[in-house]
Amino acid sequence: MSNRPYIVGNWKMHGTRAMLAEARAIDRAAERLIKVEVALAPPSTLIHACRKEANLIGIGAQDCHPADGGAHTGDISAAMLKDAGAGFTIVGHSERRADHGETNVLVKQKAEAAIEAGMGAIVCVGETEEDRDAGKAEATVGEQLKASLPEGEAAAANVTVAYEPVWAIGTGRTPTPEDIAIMHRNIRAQLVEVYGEAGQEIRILYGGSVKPENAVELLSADDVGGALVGGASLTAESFLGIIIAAA
Ligand code: G2H
Repeated sequence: MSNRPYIVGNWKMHGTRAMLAEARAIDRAAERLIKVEVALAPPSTLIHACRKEANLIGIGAQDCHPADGGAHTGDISAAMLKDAGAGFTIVGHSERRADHGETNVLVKQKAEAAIEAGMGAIVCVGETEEDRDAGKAEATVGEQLKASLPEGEAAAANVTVAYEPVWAIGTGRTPTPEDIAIMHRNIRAQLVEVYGEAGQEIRILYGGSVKPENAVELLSADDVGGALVGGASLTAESFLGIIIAAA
């Protein structure tokens, strides 16, 4: 596993070409931040332009269709995203699971399609508040992971896991570093069960209300390999605050 923290900005459904200036500014600063691996996942409409504007950071997508191509109006295949300049894609974000009814099975197919197309896949998992209150947080994440992780020869080398408790997303609330450490320990054990020793090398990111002010604390939790950042990745200033905290 790379020792460098991996900080990924998820722009979600934000951004027109006016936001390319933010990508450019992040890229320029990332040049000086060799201790951190930085990437952005802009909306699909900006992938190509971001790739051209930003040479140093990774550029990825937020989702992909599991099929190579075909009659799927409005969808985009992994190969198309790669062709546009994406080096990875997020799959199974809780907003897609909620807004589009995405199942673990579909998330797994998407992750496998991304890897087959030559990209990395960031598989998102996380419990709801009800799950946590019912003492089922670990069981829920375990089930999601079991059914969403990609299979295949190239899977372990190209998958990243993002633990994003649903109740912490965009709410300003975060788990304690101890809670994160417990979850990441379980995720790690499961990765080793599925992929063997290669599972030790897979990065596990934390996501959910990461900001410059809490990044040091959240990233210091055991076995946190980086962060998936939503709202605070929308301006270069706040995203760089997190990157600097990770360095
Ligand atoms: C969780 C995260 C980014 P935010 O969705 O994936 O968003 O940082 O806004 O909570």
